[in-house]
Amino acid sequence: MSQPAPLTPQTAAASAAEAGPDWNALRADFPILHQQVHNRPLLYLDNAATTQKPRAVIQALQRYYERDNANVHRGIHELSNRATAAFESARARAARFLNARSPEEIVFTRGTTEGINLVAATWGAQNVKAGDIILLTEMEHHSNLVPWQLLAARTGARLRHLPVTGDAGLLDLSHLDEWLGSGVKLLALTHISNSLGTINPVAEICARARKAGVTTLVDAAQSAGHRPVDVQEIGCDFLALSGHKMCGPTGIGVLYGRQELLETLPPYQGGGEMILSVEYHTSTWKHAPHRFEAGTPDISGAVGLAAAMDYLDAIGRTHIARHDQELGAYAYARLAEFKEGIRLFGPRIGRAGLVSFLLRGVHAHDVVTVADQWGVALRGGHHCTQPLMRKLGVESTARASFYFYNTPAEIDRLVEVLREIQKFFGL
Ligand code: 7TS
Repeated sequence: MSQPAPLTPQTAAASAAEAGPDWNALRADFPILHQQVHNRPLLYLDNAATTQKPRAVIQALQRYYERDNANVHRGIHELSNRATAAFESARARAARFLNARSPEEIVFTRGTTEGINLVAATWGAQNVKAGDIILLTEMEHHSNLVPWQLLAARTGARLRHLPVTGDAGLLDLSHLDEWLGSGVKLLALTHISNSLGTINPVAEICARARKAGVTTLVDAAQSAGHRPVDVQEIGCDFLALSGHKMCGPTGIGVLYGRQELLETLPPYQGGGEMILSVEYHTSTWKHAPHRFEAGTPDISGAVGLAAAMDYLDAIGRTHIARHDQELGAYAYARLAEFKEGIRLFGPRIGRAGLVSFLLRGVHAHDVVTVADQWGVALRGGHHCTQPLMRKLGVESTARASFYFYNTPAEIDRLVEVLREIQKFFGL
């Protein structure tokens, strides 16, 4: 029998236009998936930590370094012009990907963490004073908690957290309008929880914040590669994402900021690239977004991220979103078969493609360690959401997180391995 031809973005687009892509065939685009780990076929279920990279992205990086590599915005030689064009066209690609109004609204960062820190340092310095409230939620990743704690310590602002409803993991929005109306300057929340798989109604929440005159930031680390993310539809002021969680390279991310807002902000870091002119004692800054990009940026990272965006759009993000939710629902249903033997976290329906759980009687780290011996890559721990874990009354959970190249058959295998783990621990 002949092997299916590897899918290119073009062939994927053709099939996606019909009944949706052939998800199994797409696996051929990911060289890393086809290997043995501890003498068993790799089953990679740690996609919330980072996703794997398709050949199209790896080749874009290789092509850039083999043909075009130079520094940007400085030389007037051919390679520098090419590198600058590639970097700026990646910015335009990111703007289209997020449906921003212009490439000027796209700041390249190292990732979500840096994007949020940038807003806390610049917007925060300019807009937040003692007594103001920064509204967060109880399900935030540390990278959407700690930068605001640092800002609060600097300014005397206070933090409040929208509650999460227990194991079902939904945001309790019943007091949202009341809270928004009582001294809140900024609302920063995650689109999808990396620990619970909850998909928050960010468009509705941002609309309510806007009505109250509150600035909004959406953490799209877990959503940008998994579903359509349209900043105009969401109606947020800022949105941060990480390239490596959406088929792109590590070390590159995007901060979207509404242009009128970005233009009013002071610089983030100082250095080359971000200035108009420098004296020994003072300097003037470039316009946004260059004002926020001091030093040599991650040029190849931006090129790789643009290739990742092309790849995802060729498959179709609506298809990816549907598949993602199907995998999440299937995994939740299969794991629920363990009945009393398992504790499942997050919503039963309408969840993203990740499931956090505890096998009763086995520590999460032991589940992950033994699963690894079966070739299964899970993550165990607090998932950088320590306050949420405390609220749930646990130290850690085991987590299986999926991407479009995962299949229901792999989830069946996960279930078999969990049964083996139960046996191993005499349960
Ligand atoms: N926000 C959310 C919701 C995340 O899940 C993560 C990373 C971040 C922010 C930070 O992204 P970074 O690229 O800047 O590090 N989450 C995870 C995870 O769940 N396992 O490893 C990293």
